[in-house]
Amino acid sequence: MRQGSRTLGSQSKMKLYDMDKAPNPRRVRMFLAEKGIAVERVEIDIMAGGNLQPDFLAINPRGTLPVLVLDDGTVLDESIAICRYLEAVQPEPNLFGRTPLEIARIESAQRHMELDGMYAIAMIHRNVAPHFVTRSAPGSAGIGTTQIPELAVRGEQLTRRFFADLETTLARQEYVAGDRFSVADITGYICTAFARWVKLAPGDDMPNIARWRTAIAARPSSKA
Ligand SMILES: N[C@@H](CCC(=O)N[C@@H](CS)C(=O)NCC(=O)O)C(=O)O
Repeated sequence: MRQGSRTLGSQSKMKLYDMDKAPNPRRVRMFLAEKGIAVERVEIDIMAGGNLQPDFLAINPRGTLPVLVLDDGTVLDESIAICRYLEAVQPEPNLFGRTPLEIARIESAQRHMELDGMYAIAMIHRNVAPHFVTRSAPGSAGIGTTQIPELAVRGEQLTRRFFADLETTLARQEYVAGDRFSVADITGYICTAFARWVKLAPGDDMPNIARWRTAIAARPSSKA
């Protein structure tokens, strides 16, 4: 472990507001599992409207999951911000890069997985799923964002391109950001599971994605 780093003690009272089936909270659970950090989980059921209840909105007015509440009550409300915090307090195993170049490569790959993958898939799901008929934009509780069918069409175009690009990347290297597992693989792996919700999961015509998925599925964190 690097000098000056701290680890999270078992006395930590951090709480993760989570939903078992939701993709973004799962990113944080996988990250925690890779780090070997245990936190108390509070299950919030989005489908039952638990994220729109006053007690949860008092914690996160955007009404989104995941949320990590620190020992002193500080609220962190974005998956990658939560992961960065955890990496800073417990640097090993390293998941965000070590050298300036590796940090940049992982950041770039992570953004591609999130912006080109997660958001494109969410764009489809949120614009077709009956549950989100008046809340098609994540975090739009309170203002109302109606579904726009054309956005689902755009989401499908972007998702198809995302998987084609991912296949090309994984044909030339083992992991999304290079030759080792990183936070970008967590986001990418969860994209492949999330894409099943909209029936666009990559198939046998993408053998490099299949090989990489199998490798990640073998990691204990994939069960988180
Ligand atoms: N960029 C956010 C996205 C969070 C997000 O969209 N979470 C979804 C669950 S996967 C959510 O809370 N949806 C509930 C809603 O928008 O009503 C993050 O990564 O934390």
